Amino acid sequence: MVIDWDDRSPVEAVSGQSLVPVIDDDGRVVSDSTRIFGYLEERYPDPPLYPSDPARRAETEIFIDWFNEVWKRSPNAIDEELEKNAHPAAIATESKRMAVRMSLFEDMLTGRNYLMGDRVSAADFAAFPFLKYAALPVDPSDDEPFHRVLADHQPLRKGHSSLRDWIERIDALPRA
Ligand SMILES: N[C@@H](CCC(=O)N[C@@H](CS)C(=O)NCC(=O)O)C(=O)O
Repeated sequence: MVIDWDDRSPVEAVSGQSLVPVIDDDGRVVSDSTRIFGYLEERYPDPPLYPSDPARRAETEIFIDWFNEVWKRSPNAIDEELEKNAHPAAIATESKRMAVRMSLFEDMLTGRNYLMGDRVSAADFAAFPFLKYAALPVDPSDDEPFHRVLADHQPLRKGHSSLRDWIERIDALPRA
């Protein structure tokens, strides 16, 4: 179910909080994307969302934590600045950070199809909903300013072909 950005009542009714994503698996309600990955891994271990090797699993968890706690700060800061129309210099600084990080994702995909290796993992599912705006068109009916920030501040350069291919690869995965 897709939730209207301005009407969180269905999310609140089911989960007692207002943020998405939330899953309701036959009455088992889990919110927060990282907790949802953990729930799915435990309840439906095949196919796995995390590598079985403990070191690779730790790397995957660290990447997701970095993505949520560090990477997301820049688009959120730009979104807030645009709303207040306060500091263009702050927007430029965060925009530069986002542009530089595009090369990090490109480099992570060197010689492998997914962010953490040759198998799709929770890392890909954590990053894709944000990075996809670099290559996929924004739905014309989508007037969510945060999505515009993601489309406007993630420049896909000529050399970012692995990242472009990854976005298309993840987008082509079957959906529930
Ligand atoms: N840590 C949470 C963050 C959830 C979150 O910020 N969700 C955003 C959409 S990606 C949201 O619902 N925002 C609505 C709001 O802030 O009012 C997670 O990873 O699930």
